[in-house]
Amino acid sequence: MDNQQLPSTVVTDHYDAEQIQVLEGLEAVRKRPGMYIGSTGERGLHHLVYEIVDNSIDETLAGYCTHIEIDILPGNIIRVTDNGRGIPTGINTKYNQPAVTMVFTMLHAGGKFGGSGYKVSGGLHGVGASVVNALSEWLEVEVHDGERIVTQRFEKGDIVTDLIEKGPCTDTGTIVTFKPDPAIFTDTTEYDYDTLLTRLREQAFLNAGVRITLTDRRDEHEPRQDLLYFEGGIRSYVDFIIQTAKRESTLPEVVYLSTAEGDSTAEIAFSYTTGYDTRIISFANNIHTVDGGTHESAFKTALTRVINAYARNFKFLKDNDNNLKGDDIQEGIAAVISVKLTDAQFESQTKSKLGNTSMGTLVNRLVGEKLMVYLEENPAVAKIIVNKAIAASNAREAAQKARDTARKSAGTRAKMPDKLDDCISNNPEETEIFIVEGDSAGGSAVKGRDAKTQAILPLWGKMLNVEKARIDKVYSNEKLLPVVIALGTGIGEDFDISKLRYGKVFIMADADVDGAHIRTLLLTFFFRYMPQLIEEGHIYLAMPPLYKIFKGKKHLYAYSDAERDMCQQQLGADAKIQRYKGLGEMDGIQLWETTMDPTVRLCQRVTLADAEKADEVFSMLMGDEVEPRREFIEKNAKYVQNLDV
Ligand code: TTJ
Repeated sequence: MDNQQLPSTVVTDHYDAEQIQVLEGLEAVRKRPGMYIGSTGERGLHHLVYEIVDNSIDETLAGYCTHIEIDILPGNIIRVTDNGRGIPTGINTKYNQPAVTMVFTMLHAGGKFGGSGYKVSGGLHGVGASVVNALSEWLEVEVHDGERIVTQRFEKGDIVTDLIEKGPCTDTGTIVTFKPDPAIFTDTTEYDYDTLLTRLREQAFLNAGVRITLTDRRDEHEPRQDLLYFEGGIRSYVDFIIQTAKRESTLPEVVYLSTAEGDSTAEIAFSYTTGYDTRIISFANNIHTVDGGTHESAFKTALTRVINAYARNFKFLKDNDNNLKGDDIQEGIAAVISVKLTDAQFESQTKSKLGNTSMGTLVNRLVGEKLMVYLEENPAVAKIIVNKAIAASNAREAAQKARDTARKSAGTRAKMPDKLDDCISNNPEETEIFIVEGDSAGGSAVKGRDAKTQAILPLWGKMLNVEKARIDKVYSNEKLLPVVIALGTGIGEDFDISKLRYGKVFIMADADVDGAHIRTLLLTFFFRYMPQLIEEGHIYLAMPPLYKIFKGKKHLYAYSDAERDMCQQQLGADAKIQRYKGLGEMDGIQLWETTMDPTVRLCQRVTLADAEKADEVFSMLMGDEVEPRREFIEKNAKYVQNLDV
């Protein structure tokens, strides 16, 4: 593991009152606030806080500030307190004013725009404390410089008191308190705690070790507080992303890589999950580059290159295997990329795409050199990453084949599968299809059904040995194609719900482990390739009974052990109990009256959450190694069955 810490940002020794540059007056800001903070809506209102906090973060990066407190006070007044060196209070000889006064009254005043002082800072978005001051009904700054406390007050950007000395002190730091001007923020001046929390948490991740405290004091009786402190920095961020996505990491540790060159730094942390989504977020100078840019693209290409090189080198890929695609390698990844540089260039309409080519080069080199070394030193991690990518690649190729076949068959006006016993009606408002496990159960279902509205499709005469079935085999032609053709909608990009031939799709399988497998498999398939079917509530699980309890001519069906006991009480202790081992044991009439008759049957409509869970189980089941899978199946047989309880 690469434990190298980022060097703290270098600060030159000459950042003082003399270095402040002046570019423009403040009237412009109140005239056209949108130009400076994007909007005067909720976003702009919150932006004011970030503008002020950014200054304290800069002081943290410089290595002089360890704690930043943000308080929301009654009346939606914001107070930001840090324990940095304090804004300089000395007189700038050129302007004959205290530097701190200039920071709040002159647009773009501050070291960061002068090109010295802080080498790396918020940059583009850091329009500065003066903008916040201009847009505040009032603002007060208090500086502790280790000897004395000084304060100054402003209203709508104008000075209303000179810098006043309030007394002695021994600590250092800066306190800024402001009330956003309701004349500017006409929509709302109400701060949203969670919005601030999310953004401040992000900053705490990006600046490992800084302590940020957010406190809501608007309700004096019930303050709410969060301490945001992450020793692991962006490593912790990756863990957080995985946790909030309710996923599990498949790697034993988060991979962390970092490098520095001149004034620039780059760090990357990533891990993998059992999921199929890709979560890559990137930052430049602590600004979220929503549209990515050079750093993010370089990460993706370099990752693809390195993983392929490793997979070839260590024979995960045979000579005639295709290279793994970027998408396959990114499936299930959670990654955070953070670069810091002087004069960051932002592109795109929203100015949230990094343009500096130097960052592409730096990230490319970082991944190219250090990731390869890391993989060679951590073969167990490498194996998990490569195998996941290979599984993704196989699934993608198989799905493509299935799609091609489905498309071809759609072109020839859908010849229905031989095994389908269709219903008479072709009105999806009333039609139902039962996808039944096994031929014998299929036979009973055909006998028992209402032929007008109910179609039967038996699958897999004898269920394929699921333990050996690979995802690619399952998706390939003859296995699931009959389902696709019978439903009529096509899959993936071709999916068209208006072509659905049955309004209700029932999965009818035994209440045993094999049945659970088939449910899991079909749900996974629907989830991945026809999610709309689930979203719109077309998929159901049929629920056959577990027991028949009978005495003389009376019989009852029970769907659980508790129900069985109740039935037995009802019929008397000498009632006989038959346990159904499979659907095949029921004849047509029994199947109709227990499972298919719309007026009495039990069934469960499948939700997206059910399907997602099935999808997770499935990927575990479809892993490479047989032994853990068998273990899992044995241990979880009950759980898998419970999917439909
Ligand atoms: C700059 O270098 C000399 C010593 O002071 C450094 C400085 O300006 N530090 C600083 C500024 N720490 N915190 C701030 C700051 C804090 C808040 C809350 C608001 C503003 C505008 C600046």
